[in-house]
Amino acid sequence: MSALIPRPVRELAPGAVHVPGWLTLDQQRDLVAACRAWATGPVPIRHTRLPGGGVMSVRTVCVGWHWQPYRYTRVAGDVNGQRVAEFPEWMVRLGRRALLAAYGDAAAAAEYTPDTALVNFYDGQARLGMHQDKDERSSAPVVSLSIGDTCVFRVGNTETRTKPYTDIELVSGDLFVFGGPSRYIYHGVPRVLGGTADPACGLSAGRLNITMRVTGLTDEDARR
Ligand SMILES: O=C(O)CCC(=O)C(=O)O
Repeated sequence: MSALIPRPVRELAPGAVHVPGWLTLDQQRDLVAACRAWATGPVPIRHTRLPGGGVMSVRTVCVGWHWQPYRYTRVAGDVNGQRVAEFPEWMVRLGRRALLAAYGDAAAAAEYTPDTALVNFYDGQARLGMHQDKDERSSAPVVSLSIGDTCVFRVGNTETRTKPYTDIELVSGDLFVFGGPSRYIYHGVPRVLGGTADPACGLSAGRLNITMRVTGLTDEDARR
């Protein structure tokens, strides 16, 4: 994607907003450093195993709550039995700023309190099939940040994982928020465009995606 082609903020569907170039290179590097640390533990990054026996091609590490198909826990029983890293306060503030940038609603942004993040790393041929984010008990928006290689991001509809959908490119530093009527859109990553990352973002190869969410879960749920 040429830096000369302007990429305006775009609402693809009500509540689904793409904000190109939202993160500065410094912010991207800081996020990459944080993700590298989370990737080493306490629960290391892994290819998630699906109940049907398949293995996801992306590698994922979680913060705040651990996601495994199809629920959240504090302890990563499917990895090493350790409790996941705490969700840092600075990520809550980042999530709020992201919501404000996408929706321009200061009151909604101030209330937004994400408590989990899924950090996905795409290398080689990694892909993510069309799915809905629906394991959260809260319908608060999902904030998605992209760093590294550009990808094709498929923005679908709320009814079916097939057409109609729109393919857009998510470039390093881009923000995508989906909430409101688009909270449960099917979405996926059919392709990563290898070799497109600017090493100044902190990643010389591959793509990092961070999605912040509100689980709506409590410590009581964690004990169940
Ligand atoms: O990598 C992306 O841009 C999307 C990630 C995603 O859909 C997810 O983690 O559920």
